[in-house]
Amino acid sequence: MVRININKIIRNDRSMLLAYDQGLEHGPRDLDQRSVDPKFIFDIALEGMYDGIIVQNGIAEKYYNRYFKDIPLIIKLNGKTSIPDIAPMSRQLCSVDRAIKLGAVAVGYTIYTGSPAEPEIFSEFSKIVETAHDYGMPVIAWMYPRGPSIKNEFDKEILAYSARVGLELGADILKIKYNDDPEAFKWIVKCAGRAKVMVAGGNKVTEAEFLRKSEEIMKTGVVGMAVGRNVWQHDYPLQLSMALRKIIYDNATAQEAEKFYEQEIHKQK
Ligand code: FBP
Repeated sequence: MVRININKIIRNDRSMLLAYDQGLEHGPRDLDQRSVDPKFIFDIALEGMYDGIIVQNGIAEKYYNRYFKDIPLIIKLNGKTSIPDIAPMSRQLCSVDRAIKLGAVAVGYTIYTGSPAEPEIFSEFSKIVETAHDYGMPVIAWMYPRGPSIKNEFDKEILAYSARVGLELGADILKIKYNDDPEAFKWIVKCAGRAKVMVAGGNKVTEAEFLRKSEEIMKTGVVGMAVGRNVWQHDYPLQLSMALRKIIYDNATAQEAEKFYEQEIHKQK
């Protein structure tokens, strides 16, 4: 019987995670004078009361120590840059054991469903699931359909298939990009079965748009959001995090969350 300790990052079936692996995935084009410093992001995670921070092992090793007691750590085990033009494949770079030594309570891995490298990806991921589950540790799978066979990575059929793959391969939480179609997304969440679904933040948009989308997403049956750029590229990342928290945890509407955000900004000035 496998018992997975998911409660460290999901509380009352809700979760809000801060993703900060973009420095590897996209490079410094995503970063500015503030967000280039990992300490800035760890402080947002702490003060914004995130249920976990997602980083690569190199960042964890150099910056996580003083946050050890306060922020649950999720180590992204694979990663790649956006430089080489090769078949989508992101190799494992950190072991589950190493992640545990660094203080992780969960591990993450990107699966490129539909990639020509799918056999290697599935096999690598399955070994990670086995090891992590032996420790009772949850595994988060970034389910990103990609490669020459994928004409549209936001297609509802392909996203639903991808969600199902995550469940079949043993992931506990699936991180999926939102396709702006709430009805279709409900089906995608259903296909994920007992694997919990979280949505990625995406490119930065206005706070009104971000909160509107977050409210829409939360109504599709997901447990929460794992956001990055929309929060830490924002001028007021803490206030925006608090507003997002209202939507995720208190079922606030986007309008209520935006009002709250504006009041918090006003206090700040
Ligand atoms: P954002 O919330 O900033 O979109 O981050 C989500 C994320 O999954 C990151 O964890 C990752 O670095 C990035 O997106 C990868 O996105 P892509 O493969 O589309 O470049």
